Amino acid sequence: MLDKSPRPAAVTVPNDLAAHWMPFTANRAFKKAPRLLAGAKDMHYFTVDGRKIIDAASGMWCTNAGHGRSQISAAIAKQAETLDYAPPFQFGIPQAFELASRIADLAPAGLDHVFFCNSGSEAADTALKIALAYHQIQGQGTRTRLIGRERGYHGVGFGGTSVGGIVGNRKMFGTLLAGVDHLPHTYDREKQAFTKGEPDYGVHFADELERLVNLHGASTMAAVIVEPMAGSTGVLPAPKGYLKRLREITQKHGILLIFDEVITGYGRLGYAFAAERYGVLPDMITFAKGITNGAAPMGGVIVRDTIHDAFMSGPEHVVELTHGYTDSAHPLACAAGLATLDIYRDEKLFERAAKLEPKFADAVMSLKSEPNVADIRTVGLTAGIDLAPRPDLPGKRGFDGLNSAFHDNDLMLRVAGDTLALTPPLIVSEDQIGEIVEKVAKVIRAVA
Ligand code: PXG
Repeated sequence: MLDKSPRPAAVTVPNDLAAHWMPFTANRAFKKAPRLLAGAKDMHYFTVDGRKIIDAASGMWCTNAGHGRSQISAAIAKQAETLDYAPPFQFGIPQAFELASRIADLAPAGLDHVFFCNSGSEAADTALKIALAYHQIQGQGTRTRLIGRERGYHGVGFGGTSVGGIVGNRKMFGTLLAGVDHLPHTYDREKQAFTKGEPDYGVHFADELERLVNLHGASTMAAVIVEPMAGSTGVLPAPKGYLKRLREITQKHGILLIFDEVITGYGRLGYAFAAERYGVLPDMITFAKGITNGAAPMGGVIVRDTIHDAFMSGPEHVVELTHGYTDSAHPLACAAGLATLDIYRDEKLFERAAKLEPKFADAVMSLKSEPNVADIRTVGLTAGIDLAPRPDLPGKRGFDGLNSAFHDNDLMLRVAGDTLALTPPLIVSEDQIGEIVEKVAKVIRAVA
């Protein structure tokens, strides 16, 4: 018999943190000095002990419209009362069709069909599966090879992990998918340090795709997936001309190009999607996070007409793509998504991000002379600040920075190794940018 009696810790320790194995978290350190959140409004979080923390991370690149937007929570509540759940296979809800149309309207012309899932990881895996299936139905079933990029992040599914390029995320999980290769990352500190926006140096990194084509043969290659701005690895904006060059090479060889816009989608770079900023039309765009302003889990893939239409043949009673999730286009997420897109439109938040970009970049670059700052990169309303690692303890200075920010400076930021990432809600005011930068300076000094 299983022993179901209460665990001693749960009764004797009022604040027992043991049972929850936290994701992507240093669990033991967290549980010794917890960073517990109780509420949020606009630009701020509130901690369980009542402190007000300015959010320079949009939660986790999600809350582009700021926290606690009552329009969104009201839409979710109303939806929950009207229609809590509906099966997304063989049945539909009007809100899913409306949301898909509105997302397609925001995307570049030609990207007109939306497949819903529940996270960025699912979106990446969905896009990779669509690419493989597309080539198969086109009679090009030998095209199975998937190409990612060093330092790329495409979530934690087996597909996304395989094409991902952050070694710490890969090395514990065996051989992953077969037939995957990686482009080099696009960062060269010597040539690019302290660049605002896209670095001048680095278009040639895209030419490495030609090398992979020569190595493997175009007839084996299905798709290339890249983030237009690599976020999780510590904010690496694409070099000038790089994404265009990738598009030229993929097009020349019949390889699909997927932009993972889980972070860059919904205004982060001043446009609905980064594809628009760079004037490049990919075959698929993945999204998540900002689509619901973080208020409900949702992800998806926006797909080119030609790809979608290729599936629409054969007997009409047959499922065209054998893929989907129990919670694809979940009613609560659709309601949140529609309300979120209303706010983005009505408050012109993408344009606001574009307008604030130069001021944000100048403000963050002022941290250049702080101790241990090795590089600063900015693009849109996002910045990465590389701190020199502590000797023999990579990641420790960054981790100390996260704690100093939260516990001592009432600031939330993201940390990737020893890189501090700033990515505030698009509603941030100029004064708040100043406040964030002042607090970051204090954090950098505290961990010097
Ligand atoms: N693609 C990209 C480009 C992402 O940034 C995912 C896929 C996966 O999304 P889900 O919803 O499955 O987590 C992401 C997620 C960070 C950080 O600190 C970034 C992400 C997740 C967690 C932390 O930069 N991005």
